[in-house]
Amino acid sequence: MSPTTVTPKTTTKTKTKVKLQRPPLYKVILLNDDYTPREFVVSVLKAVFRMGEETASRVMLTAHQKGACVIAVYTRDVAETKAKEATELGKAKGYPLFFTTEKEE
Ligand code: TYC
Repeated sequence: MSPTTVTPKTTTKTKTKVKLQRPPLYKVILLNDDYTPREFVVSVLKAVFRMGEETASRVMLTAHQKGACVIAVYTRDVAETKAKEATELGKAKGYPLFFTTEKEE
């Protein structure tokens, strides 16, 4: 038998690094008005944004005094759904309570 030459096989692997983008975040903003009762604002903050009594009261007072207050940050879908839900709770009672959303930079 004659000696055989073994050529090692080389392989090239290409690795593609996929950069995952984080989804942009949206702020939910509570706007002040002159008509919605304070207790009602607090109850909406507790129900829709899962705040405790103290946090909800503090957030309501900030909006009341400053005109607006950023209350939470979510992905776009969640922010828009919650803002709409909360605004509609006020609307159902005839209050002008308003929640809006804004993209976070
Ligand atoms: N300004 C309202 C009042 O005096 C209470 C209120 C607070 C309404 C915050 C909206 O986002 C708001 N009855």
